[in-house]
Amino acid sequence: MKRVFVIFFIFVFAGCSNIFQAPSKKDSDEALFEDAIKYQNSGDCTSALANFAKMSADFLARTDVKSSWIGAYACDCGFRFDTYISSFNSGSTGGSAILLFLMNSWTQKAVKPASCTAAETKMKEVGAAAINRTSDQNLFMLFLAMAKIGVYLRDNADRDSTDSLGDGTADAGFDGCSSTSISDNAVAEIGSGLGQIIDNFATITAILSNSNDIYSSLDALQTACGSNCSTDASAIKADAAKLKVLRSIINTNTYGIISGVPCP
Ligand SMILES: [Ca+2]
Repeated sequence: MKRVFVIFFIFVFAGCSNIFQAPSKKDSDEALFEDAIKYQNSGDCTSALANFAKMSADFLARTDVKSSWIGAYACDCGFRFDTYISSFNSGSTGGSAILLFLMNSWTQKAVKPASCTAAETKMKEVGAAAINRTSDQNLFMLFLAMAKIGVYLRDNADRDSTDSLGDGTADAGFDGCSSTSISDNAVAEIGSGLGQIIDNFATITAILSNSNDIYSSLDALQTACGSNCSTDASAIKADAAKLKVLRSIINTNTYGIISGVPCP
């Protein structure tokens, strides 16, 4: 039996023309996965995602595969965990309001906000809330949430300079209260990012509580947002009162990105 198997193996993989020939190895789930990791490691996140899109549902349900898939979406958004986390090394916002600090991590960087949302959605499939996930997964989710907030802000509020990748301050005419400046969807994504921060606050306390004003700013912001922030972006988007609170937070300089006034 073993000998028969060996002969069959050689026959199939020797490239013989045969009606029983196995699919090309490069199209197998394993091969697609291997190449997706290579693409991602080389910074080609779009090609990595294209490979994940070709994998079978059963294969994508594997924990290790799903983890890498989440990483590919985060990568496509612009998020690299190891480099992003270095933004927090100083432990300080440098005097900026917390949302401006989060936005400024993305100045002059290409971003794809929807891919940050997709990464978060996939991580919620792993565990809907912090209590359902491992500490490592929550650490990733926490920094992904902070990245998502910054990415949505930068993509909507700071697009000037010759390459449209921003200059670190909100563009002239930006109005956090106006859906022309920033859509309800983007505001809801920022609110759900804050909701993730609140849900992961035990992780924040564990890793950032010694780091002073970033921690204290996030702690004050979670109080200011209260029940208006949740991990459910759809619920925020459907609630005008929640959107108004979030727009006011964005529009004022206690936590937000400009010295505007609360929304009427
Ligand atoms: Ca600007």
